[in-house]
Amino acid sequence: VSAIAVRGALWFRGFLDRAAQERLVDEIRAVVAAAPLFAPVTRRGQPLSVRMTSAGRCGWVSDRKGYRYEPRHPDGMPWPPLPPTVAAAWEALSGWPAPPDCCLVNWYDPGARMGLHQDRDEADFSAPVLSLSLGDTGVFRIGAEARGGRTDRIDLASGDALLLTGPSRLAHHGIARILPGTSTLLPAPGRINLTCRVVG
Ligand code: MD5
Ligand code: FE
Repeated sequence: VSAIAVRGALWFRGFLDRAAQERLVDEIRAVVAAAPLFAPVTRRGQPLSVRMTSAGRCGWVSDRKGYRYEPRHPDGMPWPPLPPTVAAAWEALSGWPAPPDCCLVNWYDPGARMGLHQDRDEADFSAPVLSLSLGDTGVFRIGAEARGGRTDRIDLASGDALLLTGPSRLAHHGIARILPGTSTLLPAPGRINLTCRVVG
């Protein structure tokens, strides 16, 4: 597979073929059946527009106590195991000698977005982050490690993988909007993003 480099991030367009995408959707259905999507809120109680759950040893949560990784879902159950298609994609692309300990599942309704931010809740920034997209295209923006400044646009389509490695690992990034009607993979408009991280 060949990659396009954008600000040091490696973009693998169409990394998952349609059969692999369908298999991964089934695996995500099992994750969500065991650990339901929840609506995270900020410390001030403002809901995020994205709904989330996780797989793996730990999961990312945000509530009135703040945001952090936790070994259990907010409802108390442990997170389900990492789906096999996710583990295989990590082995193929990450170059990291150990599996990820968190696979965050983000569900975007057509109106959902994610503001520009950095991912810095993990212990070791030398470990890459791998993002897999399913369903409708998300308009991803990636900038510099420093706040402010210009951002570049990457339209993340169903089946695309994005590896955040090296200097891109601490880049500011976000999802500006979803482009409904751009994929036939899911039964309803919306987007799934899976983010694999080594939390430590
Ligand atoms: C998404 N999710 O499409 C993105 C994919 C998140 C989040 O941003 O925090 O859940 S992960 C993209 C990412 C991760 C780590 C670093 C960088 C991008 N980056 O430096 O560009 O739902
Ligand atoms: Fe992020």
